[in-house]
Amino acid sequence: MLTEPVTSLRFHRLLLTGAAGGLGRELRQRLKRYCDVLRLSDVAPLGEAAEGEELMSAPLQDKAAMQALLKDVDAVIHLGGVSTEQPWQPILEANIVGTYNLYEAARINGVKRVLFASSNHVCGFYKQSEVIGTDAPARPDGLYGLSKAFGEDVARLYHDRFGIETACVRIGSSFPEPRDRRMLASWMSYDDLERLVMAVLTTPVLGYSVIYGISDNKTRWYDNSGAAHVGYRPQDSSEPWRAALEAKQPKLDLNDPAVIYQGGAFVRTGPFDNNA
Ligand code: 15L
Repeated sequence: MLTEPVTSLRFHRLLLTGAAGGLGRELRQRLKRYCDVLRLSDVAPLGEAAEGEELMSAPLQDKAAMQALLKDVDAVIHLGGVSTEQPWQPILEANIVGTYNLYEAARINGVKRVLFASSNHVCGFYKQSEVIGTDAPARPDGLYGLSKAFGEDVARLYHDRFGIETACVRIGSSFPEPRDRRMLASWMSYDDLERLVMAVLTTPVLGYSVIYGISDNKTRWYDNSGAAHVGYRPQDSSEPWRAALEAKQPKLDLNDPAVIYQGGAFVRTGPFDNNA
């Protein structure tokens, strides 16, 4: 459900990659209110273009397609790529090669601002007993988190070398509602997601920033004070779901890595890529 627009500022053309995914579909509805043209891309079907929408299919690993995709856009919300733990090859193509292609395309087309959908899994091996800041060094919990850490470094390089501003948003768990005990800390509502995206797009000076994508949860492992300049003020909280989630939570096994570490089940040990 859409709330009131969070800003009266408007753009001419915004690009949303990964527009067919869970968060992409949600932002597709919401971002239209802030631009004349919303360009949407994905390799998965996007349906029909509504008024004010442009649909483009651009595989992230296709350099030429990416350069065409970023032509004449004011800013990019880059959700595209692999968003869960998967074997190395798809992660390599979409998240490693793809993120490099995205930033090269931004440089060539003179695009100056990017929201890079990073992930809490960049830092999944910090403990749930810790609160980490926006300057916390990466401690990826798998190949997916590792690829997002790479993306954050690409963003930093393109900021330092070419002046492209990026917010690396280490998204927690953005779903309609928190699903388990872990999400009491990591959850971000869709309304707060919209607030965060618009804060990133409209703050006067973004620079290179890292910010955690979470709501104003009572239990928290992330401290966003280092990104106060972004102006993100979450207004939702996981607290209304606490009692129900705790009631159905099985007894915690304090030796389970998924209970010890912030990345939850993503940290479970084992070989990657099904290579024993
Ligand atoms: C992520 O990065 C995933 O994209 C999402 O599907 C969730 O699993 C989320 O992390 C999470 O940690 O809950």
